[in-house]
Amino acid sequence: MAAMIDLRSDTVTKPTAEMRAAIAGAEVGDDVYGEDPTVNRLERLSAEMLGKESALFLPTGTQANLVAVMTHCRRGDEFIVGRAAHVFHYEAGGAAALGSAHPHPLDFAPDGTLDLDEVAAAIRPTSDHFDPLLSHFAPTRLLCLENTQDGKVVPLDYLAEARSLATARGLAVHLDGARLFNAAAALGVAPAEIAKHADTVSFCLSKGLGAPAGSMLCGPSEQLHVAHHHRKILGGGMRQVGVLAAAGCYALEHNLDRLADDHRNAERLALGLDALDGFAVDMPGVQTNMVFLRLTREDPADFAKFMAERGIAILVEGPVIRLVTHLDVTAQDVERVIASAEEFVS
Ligand code: TLP
Repeated sequence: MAAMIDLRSDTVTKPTAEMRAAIAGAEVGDDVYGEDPTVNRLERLSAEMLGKESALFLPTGTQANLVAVMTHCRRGDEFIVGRAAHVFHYEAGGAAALGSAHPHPLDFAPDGTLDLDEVAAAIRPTSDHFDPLLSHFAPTRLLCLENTQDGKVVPLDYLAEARSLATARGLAVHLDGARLFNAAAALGVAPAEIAKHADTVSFCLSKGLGAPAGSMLCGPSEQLHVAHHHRKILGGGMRQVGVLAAAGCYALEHNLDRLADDHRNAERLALGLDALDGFAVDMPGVQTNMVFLRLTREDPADFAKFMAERGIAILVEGPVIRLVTHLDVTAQDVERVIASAEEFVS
């Protein structure tokens, strides 16, 4: 029986033997005392790669984003965010439930950007002098962007424009860069070229980079000291966590160049499926390691069942199917997926 092909997410990757060896050999200490040498190395490396002063290691991307929101917003402050953004849609309302911050969601344009006129109009009015009517509004403090957004690369000139709008209106910018390195690989730029357009940037080690857990929050030291306190509040202060940080260091040192393979595999998968009758792939959206598609005749749930019987796991959300390529998906696997899809429609 051929190995299972799991296309549900790039979160499903398993650590390789080499990564496991790095984990086993990790030097550790108590990170709550700041004494874990491997965590300290990972934080230095991450900050350096993103061109930021400091970085903080957190267990998940969800916690990294929540800590960022809590760092920029005080109780009752508002942040502008994409309606389909992970921070708004997939983080269990944590920013409101635990961060006391009020989200102001806007629709993403098809290219994964937020229309900047809409952003400008969404910023609540403020005044230098006392105006009793302004107490109606939650003060807007933060603009939250995502890159990649559903696999789409947000253009650098857009990020620059968004940053200048935010700065001019007194807002901070947080970038959920869970897949920042995919965006950097697709653009052919250093991650710092993307990160420079935001105050704080989070990225995940546990997605395309192949580590079993861990995310980083990068930004100015002053803000990261506040973030460190919020991580503690949320129970994210971990102890001899160098065992996980070692996987993160390994990922940053060995797994960046190969992201291009995932992107090539996603493109081949998209083209192969789009050529089949009954499949409508969002081709302009295929820019990194994600493929979104719909079936024009069949029920996606039937397709998922058919594929599962052939050892292929896919993600279905309503009418939309998401397929993600990663470290554990080979070019041969992609051909097997296309062949099974062809069998389904024939
Ligand atoms: N995304 C997961 C699911 O939660 C949807 C996935 O399979 O794609 N930001 C972005 C843009 C993400 O896609 C994710 C995870 C996160 C943050 C959160 O990361 P974790 O899972 O580490 O909390």
